[in-house]
Amino acid sequence: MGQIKACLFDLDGVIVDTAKYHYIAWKALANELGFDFTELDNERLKGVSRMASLNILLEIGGVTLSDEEKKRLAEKKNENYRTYILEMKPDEILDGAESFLKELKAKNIRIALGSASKNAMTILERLELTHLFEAIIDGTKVSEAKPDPEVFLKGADALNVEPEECVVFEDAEAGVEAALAGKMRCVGIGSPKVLGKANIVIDGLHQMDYNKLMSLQD
Ligand code: B16
Ligand code: MG
Repeated sequence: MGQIKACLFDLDGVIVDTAKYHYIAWKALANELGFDFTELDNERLKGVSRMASLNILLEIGGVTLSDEEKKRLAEKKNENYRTYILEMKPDEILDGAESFLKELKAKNIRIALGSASKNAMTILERLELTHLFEAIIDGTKVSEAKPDPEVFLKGADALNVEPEECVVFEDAEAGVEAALAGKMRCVGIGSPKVLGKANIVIDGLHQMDYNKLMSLQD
């Protein structure tokens, strides 16, 4: 593995908890379709693209729909979801995330976003974090979903660094797999049981700093 020159961050579950808003919006849709959707069900949607999320939701409800109808419902859910994210404030940034990003910047470590969300730009704007990211690779810029490494490889490319020089921060198992498939180091955020393939697993970015990052180089 090379020298660490860049950090690539997933958004939901790493920088901010948007899963709670996704949950409200998916639950509303499920209820309209006549079935319930629990918080446990919502766990299955973390890190998963919008259309793949809808397919999981419909499978839970035992509902079959045409592609056209699915497209309409995905858009409807997104409109509802956006009413929540448009109200987000910087105080929703997860503990330790902003200070770690600033520390990295001060140490000249390059920073990019690698998220499945097509709403990532809006969310970063609301959190007033856009300026800290040199590159933003989101759901509008990739064709393959995690665990495919595309989103992170594009991030490395945009920063002009090698994959071996990157560390990915991820809260979803598919995201950890994507980082490793891209030959990058990975810090898992969440449960070691779920993210065991990552190089280390922490509870959140409040447990991370530059020295700990550099210890991954050894
Ligand atoms: P959107 P991440 C993911 O964000 C979320 O974890 C996942 O629940 C969501 O379905 C996906 O973004 C797509 O989001 O509907 O906004 O395009 O974890 O990859 O930052
Ligand atoms: Mg995530």
